[in-house]
Amino acid sequence: VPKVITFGESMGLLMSSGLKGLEYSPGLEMSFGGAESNVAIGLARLGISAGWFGRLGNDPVGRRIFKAIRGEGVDMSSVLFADDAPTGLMMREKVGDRSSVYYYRKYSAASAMRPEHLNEAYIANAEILHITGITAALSNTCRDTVFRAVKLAKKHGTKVSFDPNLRMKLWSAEEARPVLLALAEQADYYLPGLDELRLLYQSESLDELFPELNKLSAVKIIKGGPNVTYLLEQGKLTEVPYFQVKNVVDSVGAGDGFCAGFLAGLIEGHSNEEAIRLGNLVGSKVIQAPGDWEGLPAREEVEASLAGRGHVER
Ligand code: KDG
Repeated sequence: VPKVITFGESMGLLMSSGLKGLEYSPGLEMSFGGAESNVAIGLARLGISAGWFGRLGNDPVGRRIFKAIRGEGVDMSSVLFADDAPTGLMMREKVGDRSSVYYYRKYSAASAMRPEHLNEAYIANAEILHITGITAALSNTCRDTVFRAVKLAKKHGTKVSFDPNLRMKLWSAEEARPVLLALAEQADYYLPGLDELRLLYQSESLDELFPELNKLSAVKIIKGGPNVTYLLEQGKLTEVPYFQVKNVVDSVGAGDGFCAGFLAGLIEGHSNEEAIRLGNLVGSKVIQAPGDWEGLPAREEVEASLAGRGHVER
């Protein structure tokens, strides 16, 4: 039984390479993305047993995603295949320093997920259920599924980790706010980004944000600070510095990498601060490679970096 489980939508990902962008690029690179499967892959690479589930279309893209995630060692025993809807797609381009994402996921197999699709025993037997706000944004039934999953986790003593992952192309801040704040209230670990908090709470200054966050019982981990991740726990604020990165290749997936490292640290029994350090390290690796999850480090790579050794294979 996997110790950490997560669920959501994973999609085929088409990326233009070079500077031509999607409009003129003759070839596209194909991979896949999905915040929650990125986290599951990150955990598996760190040697933590992880499970992902979701609804994929019974089509080549869905089967490709299934095999790839399973190939990373993630438990896929609760994945569902749908015959009535396709696997979603997304496209990405980077032109100059502008990165854009385009979604083709309305009416996808995942967007039709319903609470009855949940496997209660699977949630009950995990130590941590990781959810993101993306799933809640996909449709009304997906939102109900997320709330139901949280309820089941609470019923069985499974801890809930929640990354709001606000995606403005899926809903507006006004639509997202009540849903994400309701999930934050129920989480044991709340992992928002600083920019997301500013949108959710409509406030610019940290001094205004922290009293709001202190009202939540969750351990708060705030990603994307100025060179630090913040830990806010029982009113106490701790700053955990980033690992320096010389060359940022692709910043997408950094937050998911962070979550994977952090949750791995928790499962291994580290302090919250140590777990955040591991999260920072994993995030720093992801942004040094193109793709949403490809740069997630294996355990040995992490150990080498923590020991201050470069990782040289001969
Ligand atoms: O977190 C990175 C993601 O944005 C990505 O892999 C795809 O889940 C995704 C989304 O909805 O954007």
